[in-house]
Amino acid sequence: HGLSPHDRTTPAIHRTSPARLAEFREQRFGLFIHWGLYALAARHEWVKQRERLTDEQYQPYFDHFDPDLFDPDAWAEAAAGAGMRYMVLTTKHHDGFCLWDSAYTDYSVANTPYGKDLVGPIVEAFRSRGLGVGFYHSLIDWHHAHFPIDGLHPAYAEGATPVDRNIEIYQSYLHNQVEELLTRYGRIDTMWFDFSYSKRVRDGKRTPGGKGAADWRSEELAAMVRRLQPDILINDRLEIPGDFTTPEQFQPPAPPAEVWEACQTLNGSWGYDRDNLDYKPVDLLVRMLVDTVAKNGNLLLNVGPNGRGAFDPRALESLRGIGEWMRLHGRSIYGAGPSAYEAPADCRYTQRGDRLYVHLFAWPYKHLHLPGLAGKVRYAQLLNDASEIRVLVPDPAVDSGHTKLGALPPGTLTLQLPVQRP
Ligand code: FUL
Repeated sequence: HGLSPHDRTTPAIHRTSPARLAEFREQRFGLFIHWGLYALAARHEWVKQRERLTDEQYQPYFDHFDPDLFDPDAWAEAAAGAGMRYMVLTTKHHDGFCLWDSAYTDYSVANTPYGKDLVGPIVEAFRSRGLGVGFYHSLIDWHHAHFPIDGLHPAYAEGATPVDRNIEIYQSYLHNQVEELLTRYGRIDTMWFDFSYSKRVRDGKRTPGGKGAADWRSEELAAMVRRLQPDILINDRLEIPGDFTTPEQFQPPAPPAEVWEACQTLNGSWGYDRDNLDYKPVDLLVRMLVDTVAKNGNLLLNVGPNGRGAFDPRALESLRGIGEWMRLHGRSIYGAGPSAYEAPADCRYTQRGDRLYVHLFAWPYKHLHLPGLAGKVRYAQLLNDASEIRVLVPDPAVDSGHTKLGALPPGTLTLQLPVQRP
């Protein structure tokens, strides 16, 4: 119900299986993990570019990378406790640092004081809790000598011209590393590439067809990914059509037709950002999740672990808060999607089968009128405690076509209503 038909106009090679898509939509909520050398700088994952740091100036973070508190089980526990069903890990971010012992570079965790693979233990911890596993992999690499755009160049500016480098060397590096990642760690559910030169967003979507597709040999890369992991989801940042789109730090105003996943930060930064106290309150995060599911999307919510390998207490607090809500309201999220009924102002509807969930984002006053539902609601209850909400006899003069509910307590409410299908 409410799922839009999968767009089949683009080549099958870039498309995952319907079963994997259905699984993804059932999961609805995941953890994004941005972790790398920038965690030691502790002032945003773009610090190298933003502050125009040379490789030499960035080197201390490599020399001191030694996360002694790293405990992937605690990470997986925190994600599962928040009600998340999958995670996506930065295997390599734009700074080029690899969290696994890659055969193709020395610029990896293997040569830091920590000295061993991080990807395997993280994959293992999440898998063993039944959570899905995805890899974020940056197409941009500020460290690689043959990355076609200079590390200090504003590469992401519209129309930036690659400097004269041997792009083929970088292409092989990129393809080889992706192959490595997809052959070493068992089944991987999602490949989350990031990003191409053109970040232009039109109608909430990145426009494909920029020069990125040629520079990354995207068609070939996607074909290899699909060959190695037939059921994997590939996102839309290779500048060719992918399995899902990735609105970043915004909620699409209307439900997009395609499969989509919003990614959001807790405090505006993806990497650990010590002095950034701008945390979104838990009720806002919950509303983001609800709004996403009401529009048939998934939410990938980010935590940036610190240089010792721990989640910040404030991030843990946010995850715990969401988890409390999810324990009582998860039924309105997992496998739920949009409703064909139109929600009243300040409400979102999510629906699963004949259960309609009414999420109240604002206090509606004494009665709540649900348009188009006259005679279709037999019973109404609060989801958190199953307490009955009275379905009132409508006054035909003012309530025609509506269902009228009465005497709602204050607070953020989700109502559960068995309804007839429209
Ligand atoms: C962006 C990146 O530049 C950010 O650092 C972050 O990884 C975000 C999810 O994608 O495009």
